[in-house]
Amino acid sequence: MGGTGIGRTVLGLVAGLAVLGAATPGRSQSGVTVRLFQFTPGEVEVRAGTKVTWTNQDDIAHTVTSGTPERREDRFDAALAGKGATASVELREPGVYPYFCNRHQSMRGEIRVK
Ligand SMILES: [Cu+2]
Repeated sequence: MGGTGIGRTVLGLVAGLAVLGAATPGRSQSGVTVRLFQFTPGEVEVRAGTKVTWTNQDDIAHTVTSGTPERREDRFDAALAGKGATASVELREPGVYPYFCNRHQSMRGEIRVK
């Protein structure tokens, strides 16, 4: 028989999600699609501790690299090897986290953690 503690935690996450808007799938998760050399949506706003997952829909490799090409931040640097590849980052501190693709540096995105 399961405990009731887990149920309460899930309820808390669902309540928090309402702030993010209807477009956000899942519970404490947010998704970015990588397609046609673009991160979509380019800006994502999440609560601290939310897992953000990128899914590559291009046939070529991209990266999710923190900072900008001019000013790297070294918080994360994930490879999206090819179509269907995913990478996730969980940011726990509020702030604005720009990122880019290290292979195509015009590809830029931003995560805002509340
Ligand atoms: Cu790329």
